[in-house]
Amino acid sequence: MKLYYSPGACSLADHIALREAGIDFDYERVDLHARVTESGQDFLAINPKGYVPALHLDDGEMLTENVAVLDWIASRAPVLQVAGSLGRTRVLEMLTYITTEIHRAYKPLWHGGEGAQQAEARATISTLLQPIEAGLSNDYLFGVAPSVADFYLFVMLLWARKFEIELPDRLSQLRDRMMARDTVRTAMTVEGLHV
Ligand SMILES: N[C@@H](CCC(=O)N[C@@H](CS)C(=O)NCC(=O)O)C(=O)O
Repeated sequence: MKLYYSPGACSLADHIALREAGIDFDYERVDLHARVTESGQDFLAINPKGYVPALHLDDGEMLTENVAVLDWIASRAPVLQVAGSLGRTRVLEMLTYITTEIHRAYKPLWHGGEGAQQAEARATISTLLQPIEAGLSNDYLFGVAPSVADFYLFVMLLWARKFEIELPDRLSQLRDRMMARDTVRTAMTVEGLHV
């Protein structure tokens, strides 16, 4: 199995999830501008969508889209699953909120929007994070152990630091708690990120 990633991109969530799941995997960095992998392969030939994450499974299948990749990883790792009849649905609900609302709201910040657009994006992200913060009653989103949604949220919180978006206390504590995990530190080190 091989994860195609870009340092500090949303694929970091999948990278952490694979480590937390204890799954054996290989990884290869992608230059998203040149659309070339570290070993010189045309990334568009690997994933015609041209973005990460892309997870090449051992049977030859290619998985893309954070929600699908993270749900697949969780399906292989009981330790990452949320208990209860609505457990998986609640995780999917949170993953969907993160990908369609929060992740998307970062676009002007990543893609050099004008000053006003960037200010608006920061305000939007702060507003979107509020319901998550309000619902936090434990160490992680769904209890004392992290779920795949925590890994995706973690990346959004790292981006908040990068783009100087102030976080409410409970979210900055969640980010610090995630940073203290061995899997997270290893994934970030492998990606060449500051830990
Ligand atoms: N719909 C995709 C979007 C993934 C995505 O936006 N990936 C970014 C990195 S965070 C990327 O590869 N961008 C490069 C590009 O779109 O050219 C998903 O949810 O997985």
